[in-house]
Amino acid sequence: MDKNIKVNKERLISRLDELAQIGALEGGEDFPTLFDGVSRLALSDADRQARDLTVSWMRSLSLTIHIDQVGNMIGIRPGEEELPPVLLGSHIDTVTVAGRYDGSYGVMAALEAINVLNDQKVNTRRPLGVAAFTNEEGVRYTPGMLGSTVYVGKLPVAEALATRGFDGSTFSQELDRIGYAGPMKPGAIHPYAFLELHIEQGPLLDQQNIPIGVVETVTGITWLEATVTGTANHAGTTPIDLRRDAGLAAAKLIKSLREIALSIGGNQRATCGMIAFEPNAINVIPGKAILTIDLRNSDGDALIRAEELLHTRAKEIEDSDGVSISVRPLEHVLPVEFDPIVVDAIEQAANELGISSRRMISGAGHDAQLMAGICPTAMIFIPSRNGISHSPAEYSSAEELETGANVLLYAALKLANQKG
Ligand code: HGY
Ligand code: MN
Ligand code: MN
Repeated sequence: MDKNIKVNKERLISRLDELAQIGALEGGEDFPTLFDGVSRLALSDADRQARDLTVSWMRSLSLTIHIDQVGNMIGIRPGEEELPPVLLGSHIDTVTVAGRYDGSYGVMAALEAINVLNDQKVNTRRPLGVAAFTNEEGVRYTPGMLGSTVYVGKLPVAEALATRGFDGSTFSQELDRIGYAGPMKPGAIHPYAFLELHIEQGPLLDQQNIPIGVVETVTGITWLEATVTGTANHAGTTPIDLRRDAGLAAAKLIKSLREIALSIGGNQRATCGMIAFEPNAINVIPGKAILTIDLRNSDGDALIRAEELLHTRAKEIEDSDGVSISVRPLEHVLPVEFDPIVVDAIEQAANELGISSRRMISGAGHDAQLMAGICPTAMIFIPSRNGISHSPAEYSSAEELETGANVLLYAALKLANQKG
């Protein structure tokens, strides 16, 4: 492999910057990067614009573009032989107030890898492809990683299209509105292998000053919605012992999340990211509280145990506070061990480029953990400054972004030219 073939850092950064203008937020706090963040929720107008831009770049690279029935986008570069492609991809939708790298970096680096192969007229035995999956973040529509979940056959298209968003919208109507309801049956392009390059979104690589993470395992995720029902009443006249306070009960449930995470230990995580009170008035005891719960663990059994502890604690709070608590499942994604052949290919690519790396677990969920169900898959991480992500303060340096893209390029070449 000709090590003189390297990605064009300036072009990669320029595409990331141009994409980050779509859905750019103004006037946030002065984050270290003086960037106020970006908001591109799945199937929003900003998502459409980002899709249009990404498709235009795919076209400029002479890729054959396929859009599937839930809006997953795949651009294919032909290989010397008609074989299943090596897909490189991630997502371009974001959380509500996001940084510029989560997801977008993996898709832009995939475009850059193909761009440099086109420039240098380098052919590969197998086709290469760039994939951008719909609704990875799950902030508007659950489950998260919806597009890749449908792609691998774990969620029927009809069910996905009927999904209602937290904002009351319907997935299929929004998909039609932005013009990305494609003809391709999800999964019709069955990859030889899948590689996802991503920022770590955690502190490990930054703390240890290691430029490349070779991801072996991705955490399991359980998302739940809990509805606490008590009695709305007057904040002033209702004696404490007569209250059925849904707000207080919800607070006890949220506190139990931290207790569960600490009692299970390891890389158990538990988070309440959203809560709404009804009627939500300063002088009314909440009659209802609706909150979300995000449980994670790379150990599938521990993740199930965490959920069991949560149900037990909810029952205790029902009894102590005279409320009722119903818990609705929103998502359950198993932890995944990636394919050792692909993990090795990434590690060898880094070694051959003289780049130090370490193997690691991902605490974030990714489309790759679904793609691992249909083809050999693994992920490449680069450092996130101070481990921050899902925030405008998300930052990786131009050199770190370039290094990750070069490792992606070389790992992709290894897999695309593999015999057998
Ligand atoms: O939630 C996650 O881990 C991912 O960022 N969607
Ligand atoms: Mn992501
Ligand atoms: Mn994310």
